[in-house]
Amino acid sequence: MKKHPMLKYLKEEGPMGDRLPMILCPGCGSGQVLNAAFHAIDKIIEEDGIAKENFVFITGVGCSARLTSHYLNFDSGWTIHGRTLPIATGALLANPELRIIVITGDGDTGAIGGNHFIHACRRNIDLTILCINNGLYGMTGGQVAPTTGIGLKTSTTPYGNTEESFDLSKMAETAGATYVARWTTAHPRQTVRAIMKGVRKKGTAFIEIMSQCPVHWKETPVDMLKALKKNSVRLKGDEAVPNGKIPIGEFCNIEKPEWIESYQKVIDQFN
Ligand SMILES: Cc1ncc(C[n+]2csc(CCOP(=O)(O)OP(=O)(O)O)c2C)c(N)n1
Ligand code: SF4
Ligand SMILES: [Mg+2]
Repeated sequence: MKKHPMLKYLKEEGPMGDRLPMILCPGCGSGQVLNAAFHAIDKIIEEDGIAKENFVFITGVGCSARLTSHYLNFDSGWTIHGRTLPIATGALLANPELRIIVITGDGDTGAIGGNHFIHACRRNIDLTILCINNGLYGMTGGQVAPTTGIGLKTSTTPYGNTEESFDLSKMAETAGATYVARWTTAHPRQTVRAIMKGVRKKGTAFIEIMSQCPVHWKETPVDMLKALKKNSVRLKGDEAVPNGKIPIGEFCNIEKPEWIESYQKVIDQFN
């Protein structure tokens, strides 16, 4: 049987023996995001001649964060909930040649790690952040997150969420990231292209991928994917977001000094 071309990027053995099946529930969107990341890296290795050894994955804690040292045939760090970005920054300071891919969840980024998130974007640190936004805390039982839509029922909001939610992409752009895009798991090709652009961007690239958690949203993966496709919209100019729709596309792609390079210039004055 022909092997999946991306299997080369998975370890021969995972925590439960054979690398597949992964620990993720069947139909979870996180596996699709990992597949997109592998395709993007594969192309960059081929087209830009960057060695595989230069790619490092850093994750925090959450379902999304399981996409790391357990399975990946890359150097990687499975770190602390919410602290992915400081740890990724430390790794990059130690070796600025690295291409660091951070895989994080909406809770990891927008709740416990919110402050690290805005300051990484403000500093414009050369990281590619893939934020898997399933609209809740998947790993711990489907609790409400800062990204949960208003009125939605979760395990901790059985009568409907009463809080306004964060727009993580808007936050990244406002805080200073140089590449920001949002796609969904129903947009695999666009996601691959966005990840490639993010990795090639010298600065903070934030790519938000709206994803399905069929277990806690209690829907089938197929219905959730159809809904992601149907409910996402590409806006033109200042067009208002139609009610209930998710804006998708590339929101920001600019050039400005990257912090580790700027910091190195200060150090170089004394060498
Ligand atoms: C310091 C700390 N606080 C809380 C937790 C419990 N915890 C683990 S994962 C998680 C939420 C994960 O949600 P998200 O980042 O959206 O990832 P998902 O599981 O949805 O992919 C929480 C609160 C923890 N592990 N560490
Ligand atoms: S609980 Fe949800 S987010 Fe977590 S692995 Fe299962 S489907 Fe994916
Ligand atoms: Mg989540």
